[in-house]
Amino acid sequence: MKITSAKVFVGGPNKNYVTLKIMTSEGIYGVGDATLNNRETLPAHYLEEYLIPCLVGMDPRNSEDIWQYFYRGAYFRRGPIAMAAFGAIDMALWDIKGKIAGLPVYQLLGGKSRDGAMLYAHASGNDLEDLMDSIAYYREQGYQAVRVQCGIPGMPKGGGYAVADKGDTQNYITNFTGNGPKIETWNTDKYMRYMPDALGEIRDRFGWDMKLLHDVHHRLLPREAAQFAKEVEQHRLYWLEDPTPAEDQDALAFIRQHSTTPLAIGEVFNSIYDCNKLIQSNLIDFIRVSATYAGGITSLKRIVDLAGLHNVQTGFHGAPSHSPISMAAQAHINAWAPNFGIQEYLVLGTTECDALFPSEHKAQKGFFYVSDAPGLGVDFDEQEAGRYEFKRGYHPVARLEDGTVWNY
Ligand code: CS2
Ligand code: MG
Repeated sequence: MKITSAKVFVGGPNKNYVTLKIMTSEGIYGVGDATLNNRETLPAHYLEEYLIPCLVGMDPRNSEDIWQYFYRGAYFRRGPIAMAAFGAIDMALWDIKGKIAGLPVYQLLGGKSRDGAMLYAHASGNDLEDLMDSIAYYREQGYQAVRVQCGIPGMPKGGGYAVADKGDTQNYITNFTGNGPKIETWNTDKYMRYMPDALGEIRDRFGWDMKLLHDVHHRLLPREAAQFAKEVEQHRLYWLEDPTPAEDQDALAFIRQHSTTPLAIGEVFNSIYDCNKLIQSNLIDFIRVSATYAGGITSLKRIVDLAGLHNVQTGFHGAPSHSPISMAAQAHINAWAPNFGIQEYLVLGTTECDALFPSEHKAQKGFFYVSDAPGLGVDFDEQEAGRYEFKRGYHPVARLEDGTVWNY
């Protein structure tokens, strides 16, 4: 069995999904997702110009060897562009492997450890009341776990914060203003004064049964994050996400010394080496990597096993920049992983998206049920893809009130 050709498509409804399709001599094909949010054409070029020419002629069943060949063969290792490209290849090869075996990918990993995988939804609001309505909406839909973000009084409308998350469900393409990405203003003092009590009010309104998650989106300094984590301990968060930028991994040790609030990190990580110290030193509780940015199923499985050794649970990234293909890859790992925690899930639910990526996977009442179709269980409609073209988009850039660039 040989790989005969592969093609890359960039585009989609409101997102520039980067979809790889690998064809084989047996007529079986596999699909993968290389969508690097707001830098989509880069993994697409990497695939087209460097990786696909090497793939043709290879045996698609040797997914481990192919992963090592590209990872080691690049000489310059890691990085989100390369890992997204390797990740797409890897997903497509597992898709092919499953189709050859006539089995869903979760069976190849070791079978199901649970019926449904718990999801968390994103509730957000321009102010706290708006946020309360959004939480109530997801609770009515059956979600047991909700991530909560709201605008901070005194910060410019949307405050560079609630919008950081509202924007996720919308279109980052809109963040381009004509002469650069949209600028959002941030004020740490106002956030630190407001948010802990807001979390308390949410607890009072929705009770202790709801799993409450909050994302700081890398905005705090280590001492501020330690103080924040300590202050919100009484509200018993399910997790506090990205309190500080994770390049400084010692900062997590500092936060840990001051609080037992569970910490979740890793959505910008792209290899097991980014996770290694945090997991081995028990500095985090949830690992947030994704199949797209962290090199596919082969690589994610290794991270999950390392995490399992240290009682760290999974909480994979699931922003809408991940196409239904990588969400399916993660769903198969979620079905199997003994140390599964939770999965982030943003309901795209558009008919356009379903038409582009037909599948039998189901999200129901806050749980994800993986389909039993062979492979990843998600297809890609090339004719539908013809309706879309690439549109450049950016993440907003955050600045403090005096103009200093801050962490978005
Ligand atoms: C966010 C992300 O989902 C999350 O937790 O932090 O949506 C993030 O803003 C985007 O993925 C950036 O591409
Ligand atoms: Mg996040």
